[in-house]
Amino acid sequence: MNEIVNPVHLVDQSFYFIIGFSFFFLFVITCVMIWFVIRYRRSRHPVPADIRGNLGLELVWIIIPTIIALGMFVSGWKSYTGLRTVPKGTMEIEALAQSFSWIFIYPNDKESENELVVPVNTPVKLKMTSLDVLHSIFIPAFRVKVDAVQGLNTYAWFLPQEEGEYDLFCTEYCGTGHSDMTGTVRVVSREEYDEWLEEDAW
Ligand SMILES: [Cu+2]
Repeated sequence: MNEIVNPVHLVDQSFYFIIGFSFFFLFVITCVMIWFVIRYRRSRHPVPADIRGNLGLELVWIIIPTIIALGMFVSGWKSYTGLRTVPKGTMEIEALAQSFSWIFIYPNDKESENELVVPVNTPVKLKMTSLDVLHSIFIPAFRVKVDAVQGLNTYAWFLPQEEGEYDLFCTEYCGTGHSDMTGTVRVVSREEYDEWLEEDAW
């Protein structure tokens, strides 16, 4: 399964790329601003220069930001398509949102509530819908956040690469019980998953 690119890395790359440039320019622009305030203050520089037309400078401030903005777009686009393109051989689990819990239905019709159990190193696709109002599933560890809407089939996929327990939230205000609409993604070994799946299967 290692040939599948985990969208987590793509999303993180994009995030660090954008925040890296943001901090870089925050620092550079602040330094230049402070330097200009001191260097060109009225007492030292009473008559301002009126500079018009500087083709070289204009080209620089058009071309460089354009390249940076396009770079941000490309990295964001890659992470988005990574999150939306489900790889082959993905395991499908139904995820039903209702006020105020998550129901998961596995391939053998076993159901679980507020606990999603998946095998490690297997891509999982959640086929989602809502039984009532608008909800949204959010699994921060897998960078997944997709709305669940009644009458609409939406999906999310992720690749859990480490066993453990991860938080799952409803992230669309759906009523008084919204804050209780949390759960856990339990990533277990393939053997443990198969065993769990057979336990009181419906
Ligand atoms: Cu909800």
